[in-house]
Amino acid sequence: MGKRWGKEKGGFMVIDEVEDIAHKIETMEIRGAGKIARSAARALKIQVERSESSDVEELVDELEKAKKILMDTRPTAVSLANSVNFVTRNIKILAAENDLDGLKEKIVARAEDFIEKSEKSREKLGEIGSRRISDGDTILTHCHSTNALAVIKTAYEQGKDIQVIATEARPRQQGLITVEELSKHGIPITLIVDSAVRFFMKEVDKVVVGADSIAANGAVVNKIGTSQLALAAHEARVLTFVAAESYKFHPSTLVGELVEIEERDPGEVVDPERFPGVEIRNPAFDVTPPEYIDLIITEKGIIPPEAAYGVLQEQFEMFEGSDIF
Ligand code: RUB
Repeated sequence: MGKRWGKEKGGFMVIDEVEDIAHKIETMEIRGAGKIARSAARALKIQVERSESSDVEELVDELEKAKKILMDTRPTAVSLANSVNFVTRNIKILAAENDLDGLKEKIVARAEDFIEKSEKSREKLGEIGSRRISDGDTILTHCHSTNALAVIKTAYEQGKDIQVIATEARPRQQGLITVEELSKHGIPITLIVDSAVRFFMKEVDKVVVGADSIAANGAVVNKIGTSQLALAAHEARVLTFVAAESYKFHPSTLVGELVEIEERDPGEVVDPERFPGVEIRNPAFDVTPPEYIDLIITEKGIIPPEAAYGVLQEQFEMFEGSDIF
């Protein structure tokens, strides 16, 4: 990724490492909604710490540009937007009230605060969610979600005798990361292809997945295929749990906006040159309606999907002064 702004072009400097983090998010070297959010906060911190700006206005401009580069990487995980909006909220007011060092200090503190709270939230929701896992459960999970795995690992560490079935998650096969991580942890795990979900559902006690975005009506946006899992689970009367920190709730769905679903390069599915003239589609996420979700596990507690609106309302303060509303 080439540098998009430079002093030599009369613009402001976005630090190379920030561009590098954005590139890694775009190419999925950094992936998973939580990790993306923490990396974006870390990028803004780096931008401020290494900035050569000579005044407050210049720093604000740099931050706006760094923010745009980060936000343009992947559209679906609202954790990314929530992270950068949290760090840069009320920036103009902050800039008017502080000198350059004061502003830098405040932005760095916010970024560190976000990262720390994000890590703690995962631990906390792992603990809360683990209480819903019973001894002897077989759990089906999809893709690789650090939050779903926090629930599973915590339950296992409590001595519960559990087993996991993990889907492959075509086309990028993040399911293999799940398999690697859980087997290192000593948790019995079976790998299946995505299309085998309904075949195995009779062996499953609970479905546990993560989320990239949760809408105000409780619909959950997560890795493509999640809605199939939830539908098959619903049919078989198997419970579906979603494990997600409260910053995965999507503020603009409160005002009726839809979550943008990322469509990635068809080359991830198959070499398009093999099928000239054939359209190949590669949506990376899908929407599971609230009717197919039994519980959402957050760091603040467990809620039914219908209570998503309330979680978002509580967040107003967090995003006040950001450009969401
Ligand atoms: C990852 C994915 C994960 C959520 C939640 O998609 O859909 O289930 O991001 O992850 P991708 P976490 O691999 O395309 O980023 O619980 O770790 O935040």
